[in-house]
Parts: sequence; structure tokens; C-alpha cells
Amino acid sequence: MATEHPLTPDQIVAYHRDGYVVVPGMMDADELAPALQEIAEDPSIRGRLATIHDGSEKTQHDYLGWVRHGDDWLGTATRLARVVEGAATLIGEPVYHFHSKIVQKPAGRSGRVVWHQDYGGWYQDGCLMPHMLTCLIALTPATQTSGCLHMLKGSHKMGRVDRIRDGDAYSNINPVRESGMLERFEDVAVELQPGDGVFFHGNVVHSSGDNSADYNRILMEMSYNGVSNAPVFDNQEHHAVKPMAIAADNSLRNGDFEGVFASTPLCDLNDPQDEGYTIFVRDSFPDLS
Ligand SMILES: O=C(O)CCC(=O)C(=O)O
Repeated sequence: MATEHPLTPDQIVAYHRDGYVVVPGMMDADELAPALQEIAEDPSIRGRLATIHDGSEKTQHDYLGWVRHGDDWLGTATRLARVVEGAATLIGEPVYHFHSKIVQKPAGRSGRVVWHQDYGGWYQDGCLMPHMLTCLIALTPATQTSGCLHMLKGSHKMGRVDRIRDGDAYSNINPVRESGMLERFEDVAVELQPGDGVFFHGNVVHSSGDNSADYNRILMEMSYNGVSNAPVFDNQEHHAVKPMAIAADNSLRNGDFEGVFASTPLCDLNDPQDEGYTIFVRDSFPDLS
């Protein structure tokens, strides 16, 4: 299923140069409305929105994680042609859905996320190549006040940087190396309006700030992997290549889905046995060999 909204040549160049590219208006208000309405009516999202501790300052944010994708709004967004084809174009090969999350920073809560690369964790899962990215869609405004993402522009060109542990987190960068990065790469605050999208490379160093706004900052962050790059470790069944029926670009607008959070299995991040626990909680320091 080909998308009617392919990335432009300039957007593809920007992604490879900067490690990310913003796609204004990637989804429109009508497409987002069912999810926003459901979240307003059930803020716990079926009890699966879990508070996660992260970062050296032990700040908190709320995650909804999913690894598989159904025929509901959430699964259809994950399989949407413009998202999946954009990921495949930027990665340079067919892709599959790796895992995804909605990250909410409640109004007035810190929720700060320290500087990190996503591929640090995906390497730990056994993916040999950094041929992986995330497509982020803003569900509510992401501004400097509400805790938008910051990108270190061009930092993906460093390749993978080791994660180190401190008292509360394992996703930190050596502080001397980190201050060198902050001098060398431009720190760009990626401010977004609802529906704006960002594709960002697994190795681009990013963080996000506090939410001191009076509304919840909510981002949907869907990650894709090249089909040739499935993890080589044998405890990664949940990250194996999964068949994915691409959803036509007009599926969300036309209501071609069954419920909002209905058939896509939502991870239970309070259960260490859940397949999503090691992805989204990652509270043990891994053997990085
Ligand atoms: O949503 C955010 O504020 C940042 C999330 C993030 O960087 C991550 O989960 O890797």
C-alpha cells in the first residue's frame, strides 16, 4: 500500500544530515480526535498507563507501551502507510514495527528525560545495526514549557555511545563526553503542534524537559526496525519480525478501525513478566558485550 504523502527529497536529506526531520501536520485533528477523546474519558487508558522512573534525577513520566498491533485506532496508526513508508524510506529497506509508546508528562510534573540514544537499548536487545528509528506524533502541544524533545543536531553521526549507570538510571552518557557533545552539537528544542510528526534516528542524542504547562504533554512514539536487523538474541521473541498489513492513509480519517484502545495488546508495565517490561522499564544494568 503506497502512501499518498511520501517524504520529500529535502526531508530525506535533512534526516540524514541532522538525525531527525520534522513533518508538520503529519496527522490532522480529525485523525487524532478518537484517541484524544478516549484518553479524556479514560485517563488511565484501561489501567495500562504506567508511571515510569527514569533519569539520574529519578523523574517520572507515564508510559503506555505496545509491541503488537491490532485493528483498533492505535494499531492502525502504527501501521499507517505514511508512517511505515516514511520509516522504510529513511532506513533504506522494508521495516517492521519494533515497539511503541505513548509518553505523557502530566501538567506540572517534572518528567524530565536525560540525554540518551534509543539505539543504546536496542543494541542491548541484540540489533546489530542502528537501522532503526522512531516516528513521533504530537497528540497535544509539545513546547519548551510543556517538555518537548530536544535533539542534538547531527549527533547520530557519532554512532552508538555506551550507556553508563548512575544511582537511578542506566541510560546516562559519561558526563565528560556529554558536555563535549553539548558544546559540539546544536541543542534544538523540537516544538510541535498536535498532529506534527518527527522521524528521528536511533542514534540521535535527545532529551526532554519538565512540563510546567497546565495541560498534559502527550506524544505517540512508534519505533521501526529494518527487517534484516531483527535482534540476534534468543530472548527477543517480542521484537522478531512481525507481519504488518499496511493501513491506507485515509484509514483513520474514514474510521476504518475497531475501537481506539481495543485490540492492540497494551503492555502491563507493572508486571516484570510482561513482554514489554524489559523494553520500557529497563531497570537492570545490562551486559553490553
Ligand atoms: O517523550 C519524551 O519526553 C522522551 C521520550 C524518550 O526520549 C524516550 O523514551 O526515548
